[in-house]
Amino acid sequence: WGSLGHITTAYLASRFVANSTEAYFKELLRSDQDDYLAKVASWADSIRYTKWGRFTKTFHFIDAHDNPPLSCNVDFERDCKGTGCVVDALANYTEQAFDRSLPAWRRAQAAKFVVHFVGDLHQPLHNEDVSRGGNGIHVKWDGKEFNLHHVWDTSIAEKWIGGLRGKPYPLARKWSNQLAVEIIDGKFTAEKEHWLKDLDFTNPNGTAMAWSREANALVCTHVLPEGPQAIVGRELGGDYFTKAGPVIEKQVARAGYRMAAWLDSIAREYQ
Ligand code: DCM
Ligand code: DCM
Ligand code: DCM
Ligand code: ZN
Ligand code: ZN
Repeated sequence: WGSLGHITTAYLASRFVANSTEAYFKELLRSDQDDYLAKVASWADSIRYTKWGRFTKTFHFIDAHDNPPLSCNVDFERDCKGTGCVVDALANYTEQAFDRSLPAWRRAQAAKFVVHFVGDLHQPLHNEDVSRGGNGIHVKWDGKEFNLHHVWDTSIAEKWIGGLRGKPYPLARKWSNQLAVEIIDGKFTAEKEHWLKDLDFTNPNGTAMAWSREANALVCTHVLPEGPQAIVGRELGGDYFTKAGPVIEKQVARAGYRMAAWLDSIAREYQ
C-alpha cells in the first residue's frame, strides 16, 4: 500500500488490540500517543532503498506465478524468492518481536516490520507475479498515466475516501474510525469472525499463506478480470473503480483487524 493504506490499517489495529498489547507496544516503540502503530507503519518502505535496508526489498510481496484470470494460486515453494518474501518475512519478524533474548531495539524493529507486512500481504498485487505485481502494466486513472500497481496501492483508496485533500494522518484516522464502526456494528460485523479463522499463531507461515491466497484470488476476480492484456491503456477511474473500491475497503479492514489479533498474540507470547 501507499502511506494512506498502511497508516489506516495500523490505526484500525490500534482500535482492536487488548489493553495489555497496547501497553507492550507503546513501551517498545517508545510512544504514549494514539498513533504509536500508525507512525511506524510506513517505516519499512522508507528503508528499502537505503544501503543497509536493501536486503528487505523482496520482503514486501510474494510473486505468485499463476495465470490470471483463468487460474489464481500461491505456492510458497514456487513463489517465495530465495531472497525472502512477505510470507516468510512476516513469520521471521513475528518471532523476533517476542524473542526475549533480543534487545528491545531489535524487537521494536521487528514490530515495525510486522505492522507493515500484514498490510502489504492484503494488497492483491503484492501477491501476484504478472509484470512485477502490475508495475509494468500502464493504465489511465482519471485521464492520467499510472501503472496498475500504483492504482491498487494508492489511487483507489484515495478516491474511495473522497480524494486526498488534507493531511494523510487525519484522513487515515477518519477512515479507520469509519471501518471500525463497520466492523463493530455494520457491514463487516457478520463476517469478521471468518477473518480470524485462518489465524494460527503456532503456524505463522501457514497463516500468512492463507491470507496471501485470499488476496491473490482477488487478482482473478477484480484486478485482472479479463487478463493482463485487456487492461493495458484502459481508464480505471470509472466502472473499474466502482468494483475495486469495496475490495480495497474490505482488504484494509481485514488487514487492520487481523493485525490487532496478531499483535495480541505477540504481546501474549512475550508476557
Ligand atoms: N512490488 C510487488 N511485486 C514485485 C515487485 C514490486 O508487489 N514483484 C511492489 C513493491 C512496491 C512497488 O511494487 O510496493 C514498487 O516496487 P519497486 O520500487 O521495487 O519497483
Ligand atoms: N520477473 C518478473 N516479475 C517479477 C519478478 C521477476 O517478470 N515480479 C522475471 C524477471 C526475470 C525472471 O522473472 O526474467 C526471474 O526473476 P527473479 O530472478 O527476480 O526471480
Ligand atoms: N468471508 C470472508 N473471509 C473469509 C471467509 C468468509 O470475508 N476468509 C465472508 C464471506 C461472507 C461471509 O464471510 O460474506 C460468510 O462466509 P462463508 O460463506 O464462508 O461462511
Ligand atoms: Zn505496493
Ligand atoms: Zn511495502
